[in-house]
Amino acid sequence: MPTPRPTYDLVIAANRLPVDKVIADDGEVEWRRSPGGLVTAMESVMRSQPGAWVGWAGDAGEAPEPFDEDGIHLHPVPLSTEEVRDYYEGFSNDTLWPIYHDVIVPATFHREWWSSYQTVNQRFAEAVAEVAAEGATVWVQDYQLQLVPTLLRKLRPDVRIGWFNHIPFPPVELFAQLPWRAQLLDGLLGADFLGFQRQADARNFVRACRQLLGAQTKRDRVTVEGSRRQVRAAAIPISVDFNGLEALAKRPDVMARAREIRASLGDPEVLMLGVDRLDYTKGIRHRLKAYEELLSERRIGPPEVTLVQVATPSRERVDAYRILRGEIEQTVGRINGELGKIGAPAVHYLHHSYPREEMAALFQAADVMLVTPLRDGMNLVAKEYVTCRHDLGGALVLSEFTGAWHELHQAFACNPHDIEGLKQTILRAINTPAKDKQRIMKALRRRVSDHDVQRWAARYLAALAAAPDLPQAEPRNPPTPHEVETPLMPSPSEHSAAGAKGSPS
Ligand code: ADQ
Repeated sequence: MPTPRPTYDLVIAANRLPVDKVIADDGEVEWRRSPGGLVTAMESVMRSQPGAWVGWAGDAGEAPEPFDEDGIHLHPVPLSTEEVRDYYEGFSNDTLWPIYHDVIVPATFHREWWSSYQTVNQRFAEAVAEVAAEGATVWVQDYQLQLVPTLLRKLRPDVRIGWFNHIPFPPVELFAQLPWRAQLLDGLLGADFLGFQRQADARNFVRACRQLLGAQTKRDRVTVEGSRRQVRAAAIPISVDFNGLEALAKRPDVMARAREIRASLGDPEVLMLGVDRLDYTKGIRHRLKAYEELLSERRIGPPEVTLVQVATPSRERVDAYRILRGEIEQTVGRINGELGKIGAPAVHYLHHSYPREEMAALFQAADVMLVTPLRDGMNLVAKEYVTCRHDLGGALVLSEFTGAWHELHQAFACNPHDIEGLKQTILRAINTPAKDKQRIMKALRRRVSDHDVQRWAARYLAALAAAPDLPQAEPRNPPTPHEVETPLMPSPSEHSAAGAKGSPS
């Protein structure tokens, strides 16, 4: 008889495992921990209880055997080449992603993609069922796995199931376009607790259940049809590892590198920075347009002012991303051709991924950080920037359409669609006296340090354990004004969701 596999009290299910495969010079396969915030958060949680992580290892074809890495049991789920195309690049990134981000580009609907999404979600649910101990806590991540909660509940009614959406949840008017909208909502309602970045996202979900499924809803709860089970939906905004990243940014070599970056750019008076995955949601084109106009109107110009735009390669097999890359590169070429000077280009454009140290140095070098998404679930870059500014220098220009803005409302807020307004905001961020900017930076840093990623994970798991009730623990700080949002005109029979009456979210 084969020995039974070990099981775990905490199981994370995410599209990707938190490791990347590296082939050493001698051909040996090694796994390197990817340094995302989610992994850091999970490390803090898994220190007190043994945990497993179920996810795809990143290569199409057969999956490696399960293995342990730094105290986490990693359980790879295989995806075939067709599944990478249909479930991941297709349904996740070309159907759901546009719908969940305000249809900035049109969504594509293909029945084969949906079919693949169902198959892969079933496979994830089965893998989780295999590694979860009796009564385990299962935390499912993100939009790629929205069917897992219900599929898993069918296999394992004993486990407690949570799901967290890293991206926005769209208003019902957009969500309703999805031909499989009811199945997606039903899939999520298998969870005990659904976590979102903003209260508006949680409200959108509850409203979609009411309007599209005819479900009974009351404030932040949805009653599942045919049972008396209630599902709670609330906002628990994600954050960064404040202490870890701040310590990195304080390292002498990182601080020296920041000075070196500035020197190699000719020590400009104002260094502006953009750091994004090359994604149409990030508003890179709008940012470049505002910058180009400021240059051509001679309100700013190189060498005194310069812009570094780091755009990480992303989803390059999806058409919309290929088109965007071409547009951005053409715009950068035009700006430099028309408005740059010999030895002083107006834009330094870098299409690479960088190590954490280099990112921390870039953040420290930048006088103005431009975070201008058209829609973004949170935007961790904004929080990373303020975390790295232990010198209280710098200014954050932040789009109102990010989750981060709902917490970092002291930042220089902008509407990236309003190019004239964005230009004014950039000038204000440059020209505000240093003392005032320090005061602002201090407030932003206090918010991020009080609400770091470890606290996010602890709050999420407390909410999941208590759901559908509210957890006992109170937040250390009262919510900011933006957190206590008023519902959007509920009719007398409707109730708003997700703590509109001041829940601890
Ligand atoms: P993303 O859309 O990927 O995440 P974001 O939150 O900004 O967006 O995170 C990007 C991460 O990649 C940051 O940690 C950043 O430092 C890093 N990064 C970017 N460019 C890099 C480069 N060139 N080299 C190295 N690192 C780079 C999704 C949602 C967001 C949500 C997060 C977390 O879209 O809204 O904030 O998940 O929930």
